[in-house]
Amino acid sequence: MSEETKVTQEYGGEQIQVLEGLEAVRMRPGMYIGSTSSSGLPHLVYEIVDNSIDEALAGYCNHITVTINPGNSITVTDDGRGIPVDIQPQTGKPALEVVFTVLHAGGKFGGGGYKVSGGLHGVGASVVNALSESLTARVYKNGNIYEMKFSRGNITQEMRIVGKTEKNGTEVTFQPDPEMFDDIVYSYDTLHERMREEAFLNAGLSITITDNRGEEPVSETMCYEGGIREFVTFSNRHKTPLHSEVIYMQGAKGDASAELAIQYNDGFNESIQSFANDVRTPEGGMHETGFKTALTRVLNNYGIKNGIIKGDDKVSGEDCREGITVIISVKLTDAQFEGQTKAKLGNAYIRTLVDQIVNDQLSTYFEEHPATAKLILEKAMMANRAREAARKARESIRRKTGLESGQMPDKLQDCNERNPELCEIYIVEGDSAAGSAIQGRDSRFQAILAMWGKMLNVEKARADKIYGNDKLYPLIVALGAGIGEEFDTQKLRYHKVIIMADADVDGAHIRTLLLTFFFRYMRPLIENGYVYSAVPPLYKLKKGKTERVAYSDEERDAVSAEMRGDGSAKVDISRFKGLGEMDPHELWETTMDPEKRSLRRITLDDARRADEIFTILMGEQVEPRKEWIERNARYAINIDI
Ligand code: TSJ
Repeated sequence: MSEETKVTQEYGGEQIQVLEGLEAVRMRPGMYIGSTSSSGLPHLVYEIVDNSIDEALAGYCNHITVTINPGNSITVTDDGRGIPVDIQPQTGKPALEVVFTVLHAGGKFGGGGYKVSGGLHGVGASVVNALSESLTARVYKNGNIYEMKFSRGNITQEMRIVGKTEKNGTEVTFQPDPEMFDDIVYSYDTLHERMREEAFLNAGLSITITDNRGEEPVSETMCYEGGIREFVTFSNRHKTPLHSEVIYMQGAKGDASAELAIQYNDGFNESIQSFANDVRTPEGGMHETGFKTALTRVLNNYGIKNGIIKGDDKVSGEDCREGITVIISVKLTDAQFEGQTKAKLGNAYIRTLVDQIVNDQLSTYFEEHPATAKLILEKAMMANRAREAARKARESIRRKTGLESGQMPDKLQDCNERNPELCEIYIVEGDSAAGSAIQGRDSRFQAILAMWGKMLNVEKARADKIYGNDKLYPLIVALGAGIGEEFDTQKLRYHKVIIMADADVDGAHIRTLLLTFFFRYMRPLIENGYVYSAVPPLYKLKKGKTERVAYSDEERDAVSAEMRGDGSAKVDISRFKGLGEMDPHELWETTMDPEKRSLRRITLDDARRADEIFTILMGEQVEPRKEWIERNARYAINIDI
C-alpha cells in the first residue's frame, strides 16, 4: 500500500489513488480473498456479512438476510444503523463511498467516530466491490433511502436519496465479476453451512439464507438462543451423549472474551472445533492449548480429591478427550493468525484466559454435578487402561512382525527411491487395478499398495484392535510413521499418499474409509497436505485410430466436438467402468504420469466430512443412518452395512 501511495502522490490525484488501491485487488485477487477458484467465491459473501455481524456485535442489529438471486448475484441486508452517509471532513466524501472505494477503510474511517465495534473483522467491502461487475448499496437511515452504485470498483452512480423510509439498515447487492472468477455459480450448501455456523457463534442473531435461483425458493432462518451450546448439540446429533446437559463456560478480560461448550458422547473420538472472531482455526492455537491443559488438570484434581484416582493412575490429556465434543469461541481485537494456512491462533494471553475460565468454572460444575463428573472421569480412566493395553499389543506386534526391522508387507510393491520427498505411494483397491498400476508405474519413485475386501469398522474399533487388523496393518507399516499419538511425519516414507479408487459407489466407500482412518489416526498426514485422490478419466473417445479420454461430462462433450471437427465421422464414446478395466499403459497415461495426471489434494475439511458420513453409516444410531441412505439412495445401494 505505502508504495502505491507514494506513486500516486506524484500524480497528485485522489481519485487515482483510490483506483490504484482497488486495481491492486483486481491484479492479485488471490491475495485478498485466498483464491479465485470456486473456493474463493463464497468469501465475497463472508466479507460483506462480517460487516453486518459487527453491527450485531455492537448491539444494533438482530436480523441478517443473505439471498442468492437468479444469475448468481448476492443480496445481503441487515437491520442495523445503516452505514454512515455523512461527509467525512478529511476526504470530503460520504463515509458510504469511502467504505466501498478505499482499501481497508473499515475501522479507520471517520477518525475513530465510526470505528467498527471491536474491529474484529476484515471489513473487505472495497475488495468485494473491486471484484464485482456491479454493486449497489442502499442505506436506510434518517428517514431516507440512500443509494450508490459501482462497477469493478468505479463509481457509476454517486450517492443520492432515492426514497423515504421508516426503516434502518443496510442492503448490498453485488454480481461477482466473471473476469475475476473461474466459476461464478454459488453453492447454496456452502453458504448455508457457514451462515449456520455464524448463527451458532452469535447467540440470538437471526440469519435467513434464501436461494431464489430455482423454480421454488429454498430458504432457512437460523437463530439459536443457546449459541454454541446448540452448536455442540448439533455436532453430536448423530452420536449418543454421555450426559444430557451441555456444559457451558464463559469469561472475559479487557477486550477479549472466550466461551466454551462441552458434551461427551459414548464414542472414542475427539472433536474440538475452535474459532477466533468467528473464523475457524482448524490447526488450533492458544485457545485450544489453554483448554486442553486446564481440562486435564481439572479432571485429575477432581479424581484425586474425591478418591477416584489413587496412586499414579493419573489420566493423560488424550484420555480426557476421548469422546469429547467441544466448541471454543474467542473474540479479541488483535487476533494473530499463524501457520502456513493462517489457521492457528497465536495470542498467548488467550491461553491464560481460557485456562482460567475452564479451571474455575469446570471445577465448580463438577462439584455441583458429581454424577456427570464421575461419568466423564471413569471414561477417561477407561481410555487410560485401553491405551496401556494398546501399547502392550503394539509392542508384541513389533516383536512378532518386525515393524522395527524395516520389513515391508507383501502387498507393497515398493519404489527404488529412498528420499520420502520424491516418493509416492498409490493405494489401490482391487487385484486387477493393482496389477495394471504395478506394470504401468514408474518404479523409480512410485510404490503400489494393493488393498481389498471390506475394511474394518474403524468407528467401533479401538486402537488396540486396529493394530491387529490385517487390512490396515500393511498400510501402517508401508507408510512407516506409526499411528495415533505416536504418529511421526519425520518417519513417513512417502510425501504423496495417493488414493486411487474408481469413480463409483465402491470407490467412494473406500475413499471414505481411508480418509476417516487418516483423519482419526494419522491426522498430520492430512494437515501437511500429503494425501491426494487420483483423478481417473470417466470416458474414452475413439475416432478411427485416434483415442482420447475425458474426466468430466463437459470435457467429454468438448473433446467429442473437437474430434468431430468439420467432418462428420462418428466419435465412439464409452464409459470407463473402472480402473481395473484399463491396461497398464492407459492407466499410466491418464492417471499416474506426473506430467499429465491431475491429483486432488485432500483437505482437513474433506476428511472431516468423510468422518461424518462414516459415523452415520457405521454408528450405533439407526435413525440418522436410515435418513442418510434414503437421501442418498441412488448412491448407497451397494454400501454394505
Ligand atoms: F460491507 C459493507 F460495508 F458493504 C456492509 C456494511 C454491508 C452490509 C450488508 C452491512 C454493513 C453495515 C455497516 N451494517 N451496519 C453497518 N454499520 C455501520 O457501518 C455503522 C453505523 C453507525 C455507526 C455510528 O457510529 O453511528 C458506525 C458504524 C460502523
